Order: sequence, then structure tokens, then C-alpha cells
Amino acid sequence: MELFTQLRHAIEEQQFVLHYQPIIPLAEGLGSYGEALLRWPGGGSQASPGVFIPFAEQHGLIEGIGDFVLEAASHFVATSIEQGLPQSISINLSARQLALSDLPERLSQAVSKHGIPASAIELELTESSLIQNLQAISVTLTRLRQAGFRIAIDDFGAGYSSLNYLVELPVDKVKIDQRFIWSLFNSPRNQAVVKAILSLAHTIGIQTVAEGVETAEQLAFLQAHGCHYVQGYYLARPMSQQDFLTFQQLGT
Ligand code: G
Ligand code: G
Ligand code: MN
Ligand code: NA
Repeated sequence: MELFTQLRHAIEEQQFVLHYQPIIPLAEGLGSYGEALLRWPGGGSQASPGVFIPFAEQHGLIEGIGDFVLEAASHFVATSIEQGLPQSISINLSARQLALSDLPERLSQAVSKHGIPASAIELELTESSLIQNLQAISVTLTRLRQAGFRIAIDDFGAGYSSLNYLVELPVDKVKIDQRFIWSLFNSPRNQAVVKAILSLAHTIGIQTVAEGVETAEQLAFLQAHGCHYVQGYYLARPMSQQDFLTFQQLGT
């Protein structure tokens, strides 16, 4: 069956699941949370979101997938809160989702349906989704933040105008691109770039997350230079919802 048909079935039959990867604070007074990552157990060779998300975007199927993610993540947060575990999570939004004029309403409806605060949901936007029409995106982000959602720029530093986004857009957090972390000890320049991002974010009051942390040395560097949060295989891999709940319970 071709991917389009397969994906349409998968959306109708809710064949997706969310896994969660822990995001761990390095600073006092911050709590751990998790990034929701979409998984498609029946998807075979095309089951990676890196493959089917761009396809869904191009073929008009991203709305259905986005609705699933929002619903499943909100339900998970509500379940956690019921179990006495304050929980917040981040979800990834693609460029087309960000462009939907009713995005703030959709998000607000989902959180109020589940009785959870909007502040429990952080929205991750990749730099590449911000390229188009910065003015319009800025308006959308302002609406989203007024509704209580938090905004993070994902894969930060990878694009052409990273600094411009920090100046122009109302955001709460930047997630430093994994490639900077992997190559941290390849050259003093890479370390200088990461230090500069951390320092700049700190100066303008934006929180920082380092993604793709795979070694103790990387972790030590990030801690020494004031990164707020770390995420990566060295700390924890993406895991099922149940395993993530257990992980969070052990940490409190
Ligand atoms: O989890 P993994 O490394 O396979 O993810 C690959 C890519 O797919 C990442 O860039 C990630 O941001 C993206 N992705 C994962 N889950 C979602 C999702 O629910 N929605 C969107 N739009 N992208 C996602
Ligand atoms: O684009 P985005 O940052 O949303 O992508 C997140 C993806 O990165 C997830 O699919 C996750 O599986 C992957 N990931 C998370 N931590 C690590 C890590 O330490 N190393 C590598 N190689 N990939 C990671
Ligand atoms: Mn992400
Ligand atoms: Na990223």
C-alpha cells in the first residue's frame, strides 16, 4: 500500500503512540519534564517520524496527526496530575501546524477539555518552520503565550538567522541543536559557540536546553556553563508513557 493510504488509515484508526524522552534540569528550582515523540508501531520501514511527518506535511495529512498528538499528550498530562504527579511536556509542531489560523483555539480547547493548565504544554518549533513570514509568526506566538502555552525554538543554531529569531520572536526557551553538542570537543570553536548561545540566552532571560547529550564530558561542560536543562541518550532514551511515569515518580 502506498504511504498516503497507509497514513490515512493510521490516522483514522489511531495507530500512533507517543513516547517521552526526559528533559532533566541542571539548575535549582526547575522540574524535569518530557518531550513527546510520535511513534507508529505498524509503520514498517517508514515508521520514523523523520520520514512520515514531512510526507504528511506535503500531502495534507499533518492536521490529523497533530490533533492526535495534542489529544494524547493532554490526556497523558491529565492522567499524571490525577496520580499526584505535576507534569509538563513539550510537543513538536511543524510549519503547517503553526500556520493554521485556529491553532491557538485548537490548543486551548484540548487543554480545557482535559482540565489541565496551558502552562503544562510547551510547543517546540524548529528554526526551519520559522523562516516564512516572521511578522505573522510573531503574532501567533504572542497569542499562544497569552493563552498560557510556552514556546521553545527547537534545533537552535542550525539555521541562518538564529539570532534574528531571538530578537524578533517572543519565546521562552531555546533547544540547542544536537550537532553542536556532539561536536563540542572537536574544536574550541564549537565550545565557543555553545558558550555564546548559553550566555546570550541567559542575558535576555530565555531558558536553555541542550539536546543530544551522550557523554559525561558533554554534561559536565553544559553544567559548568549554566545550561538549564539537558536531554539525550546519556540521561535517558525516549520511553513508553508507562515507563516515563515511573521515571518521573522515582525522581520526586
Ligand atoms: O524521535 P525521532 O528522532 O525519530 O524524531 C525525528 C523527527 O521527527 C524529529 O525532528 C522530531 O522533532 C520529529 N517529530 C517527532 N514527533 C513529532 C510530532 O509529534 N510532531 C511533529 N511535527 N514532529 C515530530
Ligand atoms: O528534532 P528534534 O529535536 O525534535 O528530534 C529529537 C530526536 O532526537 C528524537 O527522535 C530522539 O530520539 C533523538 N535523540 C534524543 N536524544 C538523542 C541523543 O542523545 N543522540 C541521538 N543521536 N539522538 C537523540
Ligand atoms: Mn523536538
Ligand atoms: Na532538536
